[in-house]
Amino acid sequence: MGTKMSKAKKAKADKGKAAAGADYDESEAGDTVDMTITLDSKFTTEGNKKLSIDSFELIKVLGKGSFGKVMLVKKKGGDGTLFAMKTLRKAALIKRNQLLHTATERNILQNIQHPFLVNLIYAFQSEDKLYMVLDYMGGGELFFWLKKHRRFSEPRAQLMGAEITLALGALHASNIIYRDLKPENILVDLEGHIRLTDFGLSKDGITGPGAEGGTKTFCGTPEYLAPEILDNKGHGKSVDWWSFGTLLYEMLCGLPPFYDTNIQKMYHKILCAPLRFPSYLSDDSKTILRGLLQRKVEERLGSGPGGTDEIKNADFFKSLDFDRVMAKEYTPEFKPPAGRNDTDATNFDAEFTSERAVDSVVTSHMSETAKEKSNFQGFTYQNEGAMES
Ligand code: ISQ
Repeated sequence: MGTKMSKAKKAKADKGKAAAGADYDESEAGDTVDMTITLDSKFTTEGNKKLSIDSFELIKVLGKGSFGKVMLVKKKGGDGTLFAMKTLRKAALIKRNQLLHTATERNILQNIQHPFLVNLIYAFQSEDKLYMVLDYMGGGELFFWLKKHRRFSEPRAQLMGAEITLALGALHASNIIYRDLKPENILVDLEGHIRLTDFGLSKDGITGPGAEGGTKTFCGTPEYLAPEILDNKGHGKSVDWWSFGTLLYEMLCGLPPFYDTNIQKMYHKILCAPLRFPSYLSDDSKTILRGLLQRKVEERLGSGPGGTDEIKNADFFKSLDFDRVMAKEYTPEFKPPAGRNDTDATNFDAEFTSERAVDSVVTSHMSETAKEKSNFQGFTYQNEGAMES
């Protein structure tokens, strides 16, 4: 189970992400910094029972990163539903310039509820930490299953691809570019359906393909980066369709299309190497991949006026009805093992799940002034479906 959510992988991911947080000045813990970020305060727990870590039973640790951890939890006195609780240390976020990313993720999660996105159920905070209570995805990372099974059958890739298409389409419909599509950010539930997670790098406020969205900062995993990002030409929604093409190629063939162990060579290949296919690939697969992995943005599938419909209408998906995909009416070919009971977390790395699940005490070096200011305004949230009377 060594490959699941390993420390090295998370550290690598966090390193890439740190590069994108240019909107805030670097500040060491110990400095007096204004930790207040004003988020939409439409949703607060005012009028409802205030939630805290004590409202939850902490069951297992599912993963750890540089800002905090993810735990499997259950709400005390609730209906027994399992959730994934993401904890983030405020001081670590400030030190690594992640305030904007956290605010972005939290806002996106609050505003979009979708069957193929990891939804935010509650958000609350203590003096030292932010807590996000999210849908629990017991099947773990798609990355793990893709490495384990090497490649997926066409029907399996079709259904997963269709679910991802709907998720990206929903984000784009809200003018959000996901920008970070890769197998590590796709989680699988115990039925085999997927949801996208990790919206920290997403950009909102874009107006359409070609809109720059105000960012030219490198971010993301090189394997999945669109050529226009590498070329620093600015980018719009179409970058997600390129990454989707890379992912679909990897699902069908076992490796990304321009993969190279040498990162420089990989960059070069993404920019100019010809697209090649293994002989077993069907014509419909090759056609959609050629459309998605089109370097000319204006000619890329999904960048025309039809947007997401151009992808949905591809022959690759001809055996699927997208209304039925949305309703989860198709049974996934592969169902991850459930373990002995619901709380087994068998699809997560034993390196984490063997740890005792506790809300650790933060040994903060922040000044009192900074602490006083550390109310992440508007962070707190209760999903309407989860409201208490
Ligand atoms: C949901 N379920 C399992 C693991 C998770 C990790 C991060 C975010 C959400 C999750």
